[in-house]
Order: sequence, then C-alpha cells, then structure tokens
Amino acid sequence: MPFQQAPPTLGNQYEDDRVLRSYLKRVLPAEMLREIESSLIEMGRLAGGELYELQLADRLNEPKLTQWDAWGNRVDKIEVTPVWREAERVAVELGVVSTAYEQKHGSLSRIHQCALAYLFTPSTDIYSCPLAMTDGAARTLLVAGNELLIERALPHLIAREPEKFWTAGQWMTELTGGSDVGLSETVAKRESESHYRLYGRKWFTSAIASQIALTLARPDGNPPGGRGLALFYLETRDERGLLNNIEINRLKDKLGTRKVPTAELSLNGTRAELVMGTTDGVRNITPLLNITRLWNGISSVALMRRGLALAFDYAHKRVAFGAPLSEKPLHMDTLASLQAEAEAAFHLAFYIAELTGRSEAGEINEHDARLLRLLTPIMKLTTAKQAVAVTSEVLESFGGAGYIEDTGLPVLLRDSQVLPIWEGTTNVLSLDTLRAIGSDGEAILQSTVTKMLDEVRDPSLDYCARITLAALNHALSWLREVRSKDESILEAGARRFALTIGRTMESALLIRHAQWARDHDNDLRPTIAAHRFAHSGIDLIVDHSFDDARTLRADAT
Ligand code: MFK
Repeated sequence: MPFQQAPPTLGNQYEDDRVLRSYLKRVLPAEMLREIESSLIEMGRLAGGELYELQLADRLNEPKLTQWDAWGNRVDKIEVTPVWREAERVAVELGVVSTAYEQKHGSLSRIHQCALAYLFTPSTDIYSCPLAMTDGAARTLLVAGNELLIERALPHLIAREPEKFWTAGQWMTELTGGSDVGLSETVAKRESESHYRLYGRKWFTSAIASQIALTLARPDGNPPGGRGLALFYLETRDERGLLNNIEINRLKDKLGTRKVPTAELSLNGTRAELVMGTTDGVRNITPLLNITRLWNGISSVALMRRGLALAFDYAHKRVAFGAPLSEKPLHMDTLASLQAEAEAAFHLAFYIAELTGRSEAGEINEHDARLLRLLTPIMKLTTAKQAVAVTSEVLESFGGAGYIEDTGLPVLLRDSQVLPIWEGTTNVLSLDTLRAIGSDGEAILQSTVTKMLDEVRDPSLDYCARITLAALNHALSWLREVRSKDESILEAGARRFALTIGRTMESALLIRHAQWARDHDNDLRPTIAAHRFAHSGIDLIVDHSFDDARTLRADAT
C-alpha cells in the first residue's frame, strides 16, 4: 500500500483538556462543577465534532454584501456563512453570553461563561467577535443604568432563544484612527432630549450584521477629544427591516477573521439615543472595552489550545526518521515549551474572568478592583502576543502541511494575528498600563504576587517563585527609577514593562496552581509547565535610550 498520512483529529474538547479541568476543579465548588459540567461536555463534544467538521467544510465561504437589488434599490444586505449561522444557534442555546448575566452561580458565573466561550471559540471562525461585543454592550448598558435601554435591549442580548437574540456592534474606529478615539469626527445633531441623528463615517465596524450598536459621536458644540464625545445606542434597522440611514460602503479585505463581516459605514442621519450623558463617551464605553479585552484573552488561550491539541495528536501519527514525532526529543521539547506558554496564559486570562465576575457581582474590594483595572490591558496584550507566537510554531510543527490551507491550520495563525491589533494594540495598551498603575499599582502588584507565592512549599516550585519575584522586583524598580527621570525612556520601555508584568503574573498563577495540583491530585504536570515557563525569559526589562531607537532606522537617512 502506498503511504497515506493520517490527519490530526480532535476528541471532546472539554474532556481532553487537562488544564481547563484541573483549573475548574480548583476554583469552583464541587457541587457547582457537577451542575455545570454537562454544558461543558456538550460544548466540548460540539467543538471537537460537528462544529469542527462544519468549520472545515465552510473554509472557502465568506460573508457576502449585496448593496443593490435587481430594481435599483439600495439594500445593503449581508449574508453570513453557514458556520456563523450554526454558531449563533449553539451560542444562544448553550448560553455563551447569557450565562454571565443569569448569575445562577453568582460571581462564579463569569468563569462558567468564559469556559463555554473558550471551548466554543476555536471551532466557530471568530463568531466570538459579535458575542464579545454583545456581552460588552450588555455590561455597558447595566453600568450606565439607563433603564429604558436596559428594558429595550438587555432581554435580547442575553436571550436563550435564537429568534429573540440580538447581537451588538461596537463602532469606534474612524479614518482618524482606531487608537486615538478622541479624534472621532462623527457629529450628533440633537432632535430631542436624548434623541440625536448621527453623521459621519465609521471605518472598521465589526459584525455589521448586528441588530444594535454602541458608538461614539460628538454632539454639536462639544469640545474636541474623548471628553467631547458622547456614547450612543442605535438600532441598525427599523421595523420594516430598512437600514437606519446607514450605508454599508464595502466589506474589509482582511488577513484573517474573514468570516467576520467587518464593514466601512456611512451614517447619514442615523437615529441614535444617548446612553449616559452628553460627554465623556470614551470613559463611558470602557466597560465594553474591558469585556471585549477579556474575550480577547480567552480567545488567545483558546486558539493556542486548539493548535496544541492538533499538534500533539499529529505527533503520535506522523513518523519521520524511524519513529513517531512523539518519540523525538526535540519535537516534544518544542511542543512542551508551547504548552507551558499556553498554560501560563490560560491562568492569567481566567484570573481576569474571576476578578471580572467578582466585580460584576459587587463582591470585589478596592484592592482587587484596582488590580482588575491594571491587569486587564496587561492580560490582553500578553496573551495576544503569545497566541501569535504559539500558533506560528504550531504551524511549523506540521512542516509543509501547516502551510497548506485545506488542512485548516493556517487560519489559526491568521485569526490569531488580529488579537494583538484590535481592542487596543500592544503599544496602546502598554501606555494604558502606565496610566492605570497610578501611585498604588506597585504595591498592589507586589502584594498580589507575594500572596500567591506564599502558598508554595515544593522546593522546585520555590525556585520558580524566586525567579518570578526577581522579575517583578526588577520591573518595579525600573519603573520607580525611570518615572522620576525621563518620560521618553519610560514610554519607550512601556511594552517591555507591561510584558514583564504579564509574564510575571502568569508565572505566579501557574506556580500557585501547580502547588494545588500536586497537593490535591498528585498531578506534576503543572509543576513541569511552571518550571519551563519560569525559565522562558519572563524578565524583559532592558534600558534602551530613545536616541538609540531614533537612530537605529532602516533607511539611509
Ligand atoms: C474575541 C475578541 C473579540 C473582540 C471583538 C471586537 C471587535 C471590534 C473591533 C474594534 O472595535 S477594535 C477598536 C477598539 N478600540 C480600542 O480598543 C481603543 C484603543 N485605544 C485606547 O484604549 C485608548 O487608551 C483610549 C481610546 C481609551 C484613550 O482615549 P483618551 O480619550 O485619551 O482617554 P483617556 O483620557 O485615557 O481615558 C478617558 C477616561 O476613561 C479616563 O477616566 P477619567 O475621565 O475619569 O479621567 C480613563 O481613566 C478611563 N479609562 C480609559 N481606559 C479605561 C478607562 N477606565 C476603565 N477601563 C479602561 N480600560
């Protein structure tokens, strides 16, 4: 028989996930875990079975925009692909958004919801994008306390019935940029106390197929900058199904996330309602940003997990130089380092889910609320960078097959590449970290990490703990030194600082979990991961001068 290579396959993505299961066992009461486990098993079954098969079969389909009907009417209709249609049904029925709001298990409901999202995401071609924004919009309306809008929209955003469900868009980016949102040019003309009409262009609007959107616009006469913007709620279509004075100019031609119908829009007098006041739009939309940043982190760890599930399976099936790759020391050493990265990232993303859940349930003290504000951008930027690095290595671990589209592998890397870009780039979030750390951030980080590492008793973990504390102290002493000395060195080093804090937190969380797993399950695998991660370069602090950075250009001048 001629040689035939067996492809990688997936099992139940919950049952096979050692890291998720061990984590849930530690953080959830046993009774709650028993109660929710059937939903996780079901999602794991779909993610490794029907949804994954549908995703592979749907590979070449993309959303379609029809701007005109046969008779010359402007219709701007978007048709999404079969994976997205099925993904919506599954997400709604299994509560991928609503679980966080039904609060069946109080603050721990957020962990349950994030576990569902983590299992769901890699098999549904970034349908997580509209879900993230829907979740963020629900949270933003609740934080704003706008009773009319809560009553109107919330039951749809958190519905369990597909026919009732609405998704929300988040329309922030304009031609002036996606980072410096205060430059937005869309204007809002007042019609009545809270009703306005919006005029402007939105340059990157994800999930234009949504029923509602939260967006920013500047009411007439308001000052420039983020403070002069107001936060608006709008419905994209009226009762007849006609667009709300919105034109969809075109869909974006993107490197990845190609199933997401990201569009350029013109708002030509779009009816919209104020969500909260006539100013401070940037501040008022931040609850949405923090939720989508949490989803970004969960998606990062989910895509790493998918890549590694396929890579480990393939290592058993692929024979080269006389043995399966799973018996080759260098191949397995490479995968083990990726696993350690993914495992560390997992604990940071889910730690933010824990803090978010406690914050939403009103069960958070001031120390941890500050910690959440500080760690959310750090978690987002750290895990996103890891997702790109890990999925790139995963592709390489398949050799040429990892570069071939119909294996379904390259899309993992392309979709990961959006994670450091949207919802705040690495640099923008590094600068946000410097703002968020304030005067008390140092002490908060120090006490958090020290407390986590105090629980360590095993000598090999103790060694990892010392490496971790040394990295934290180095980062914090760098901050103290440059803060008072040189603004440009501080800004130039912001990314190295934020990534060092991110990796330090990941290391501390992984070490704490490793001690627990030894004690409770006699499981040494998290210890092995912690050891590998602590030795993977968690301290990235170096001083380079801004003059050097300016001088070291690629061009001749
Ligand atoms: C799977 C994942 C799915 C995700 C799907 C999403 C798809 C959608 C794609 C997109 O829409 S991508 C576009 C997302 N855009 C961004 O994330 C914006 C990135 N830029 C920033 O985050 C900037 O830092 C920011 C726009 C916030 C800076 O603007 P400003 O006008 O300079 O704001 P400033 O002064 O930093 O903050 C204004 C207020 O908000 C301040 O409070 P005060 O008014 O009380 O002083 C800040 O403290 C507060 N603030 C800022 N960021 C905050 C925050 N508060 C809480 N949490 C935060 N993260």
